Amino acid sequence: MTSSGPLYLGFDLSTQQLKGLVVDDSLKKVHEAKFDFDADSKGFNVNKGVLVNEAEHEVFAPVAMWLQAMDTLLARLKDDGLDFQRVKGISGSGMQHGSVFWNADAEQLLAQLDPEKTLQSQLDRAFAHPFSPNWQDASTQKECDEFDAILGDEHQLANVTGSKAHHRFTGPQILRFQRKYPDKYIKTHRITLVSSWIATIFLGKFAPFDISDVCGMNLWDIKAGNWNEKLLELAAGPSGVEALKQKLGHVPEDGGIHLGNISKYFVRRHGFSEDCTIIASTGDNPSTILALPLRSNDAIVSLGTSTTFLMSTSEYRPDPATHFFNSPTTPGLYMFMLCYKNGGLAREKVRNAINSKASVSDTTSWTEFDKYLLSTPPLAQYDRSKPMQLGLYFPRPEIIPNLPIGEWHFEYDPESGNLTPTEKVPQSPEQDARIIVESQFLSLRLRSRDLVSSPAQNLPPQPRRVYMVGGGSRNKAIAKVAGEVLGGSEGVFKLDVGENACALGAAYKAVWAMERAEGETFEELIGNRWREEEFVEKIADGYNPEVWEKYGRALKGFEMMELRLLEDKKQGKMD
Ligand code: XUL
Repeated sequence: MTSSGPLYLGFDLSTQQLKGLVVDDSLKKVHEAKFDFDADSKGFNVNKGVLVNEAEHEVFAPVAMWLQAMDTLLARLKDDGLDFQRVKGISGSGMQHGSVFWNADAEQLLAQLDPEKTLQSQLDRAFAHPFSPNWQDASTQKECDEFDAILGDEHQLANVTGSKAHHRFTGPQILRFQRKYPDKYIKTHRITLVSSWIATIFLGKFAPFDISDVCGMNLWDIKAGNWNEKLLELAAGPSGVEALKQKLGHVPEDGGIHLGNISKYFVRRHGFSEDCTIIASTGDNPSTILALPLRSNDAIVSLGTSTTFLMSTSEYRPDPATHFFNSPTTPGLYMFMLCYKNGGLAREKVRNAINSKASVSDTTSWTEFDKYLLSTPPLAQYDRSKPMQLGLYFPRPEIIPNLPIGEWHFEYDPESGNLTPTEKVPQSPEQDARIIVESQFLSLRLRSRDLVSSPAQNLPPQPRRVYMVGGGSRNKAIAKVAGEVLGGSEGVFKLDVGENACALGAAYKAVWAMERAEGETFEELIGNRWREEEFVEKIADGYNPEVWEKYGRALKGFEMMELRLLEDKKQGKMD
C-alpha cells in the first residue's frame, strides 16, 4: 500500500455502539472509531442502547440516535486521521432483524441534504415511526404462532425461510406493527433493515436488502430466491401484498453489488471522493463470517451481548432449532447460525456476584471469575463418584431453548442417567463461573454436532478451528473452556480485531466488491491477501480427548435438562 492507496470503510451498527473501521487493500486495519450509545448519545435515555416497554415485552432503539452517532463517528474518524478522499468503497454491518419505517418525505430529504447541517437535524423527520424494533424484542408471540401455522408448521417455515418464526424476525415484527399502528404502516413508504439503513444513508436514496440479511425476516424463500407470497400476505394485512412489496423493494442476488456513488452530502461535508462506491451492507452475523476466509468445518463463536455460533456450509439443512441464511457473498454457500439472547449479560451477572462476595473494588474485573472458572474441574465434578453439575442461567427470556427468565440447576449422574434438580451449585457463586460458561458451550455443541465432520483421521466430528470474536474473545479462560467443550483439532483462535469482527467483515466485503476479478469469490480474494501470522492468534489448545469425551457424556444430561424444563413450562409450572 502507498499512502495514497485505496481505503475501504466498514460500519457496524450494533446494539450498544456504532463503529467504523478502515482497512487498506492489503486488509490491514488503518483507522477505527466508535460511538457508544449509552455513554455518548444525548437526549435518548437508552440503557444498553435500547428502550424497553416491559408490559408488552418490547425492546426498541431510537433511529435518530443512530443519526447522531453517525454524525459524531465521522468526525471521530477524521480526528483519527482518516483521509476520506482515499475511501473507495463503503459497506456496513447492521444488527439483524431490526426494521426502520421511512415515510413518504424520506426520499426527498435524503436526496437534498444540506452539507452545512447534521444528519440528525435533517433526517429525524424522515421516519413513519421513530423507533426500530430490536432483536431482543419478544412482543410477537401471537404473530409467530401465525407465521409457524401458515405454511403448515414450524418445520415448513424453516424449510422455506431457513428459520422457524422468531419474535425478532422482521416478518412477525411487520405484522405486529401493521396491526398496532395501522396509520403509521399506511404512511410507511419504505422499510429498511438496519443493514440497508446504513447503505441508504450513504447512498442518499433507498438501498435494497442484501441477499443474506433478507433471510432474517421469515419472508424470503431461500431456495426459490424470492419472497414467499403466503408469508407476505400474512404480514401485509388489509393493505395487501403489492403495497408491502413496494415497501420492501427488490433484492439483488449479488452480495457485492455496487449500489451507486456516495451521496453528495458526504462529499461536501466530509470530503469523500465523488466516486466512492456504496456496497450492499449485510447483517452483523453474516458480516462476522466475512472477517476471515472461513473454511468449511471452521466455527466462529461470537461472544457479544448475544452469543452466536456461525459456520459456513454448502449444505442447506434447515431445522426449527437453528438458522440458515444465504452466504452474504458466495452463491451456493449458506451460513448456519445459532443465536442466544443470554450471553455476555448472563456471564456478567455471575461475575458481579463473585466480585461482590470477594469485595473486589473494580466490579467489572474478570480476574476472580477467571480464577474460579479455571480452578473448578469440568462440570464441578471433583471425582467420578460425584454427579456432574449442570445449569442454565437466563436473566433474559431465551430463544434456545424457548424458556422464560430463570436460573435452574441439576445434578446428573451419567452412569445411571439420573437427573436431579437442585437449588444451586455446591459453592455458589464461585462454581457458577464454570457451570455458566460450560452451559453456553454445551448448548452450542449439542446443536452443531450434526453439522461438523471429522477434521483429521481418527478424530471424532468437531470443528477444525474455533475462532472467538466479540467482546468476550478477550477472555482466554473462556476460550480454554470453549476448546474443552467444543473441541477444535487445530485449536481456538482469536482474530486480531476480533472485537470488531462485524465492522472488519463489512470493510472486507467492500474490498472484495471493488477489487474482485470477474467470477472471483470472496473466499478466493480474501484468502489470497490473508496473512495468518498477523491476523490471528492461537489462544487455547482446543481438542483434549479426555475432557471432550467427558463433556460428550454430559451432553445427554444437558439435553434431558432442557427437555424437562420445556415440559415444566408446557405444564404451566413456570410463570
Ligand atoms: C441474530 C440476532 C443477533 C443480532 C444482534 O439472529 O438476533 O445476533 O443480530 O447481534
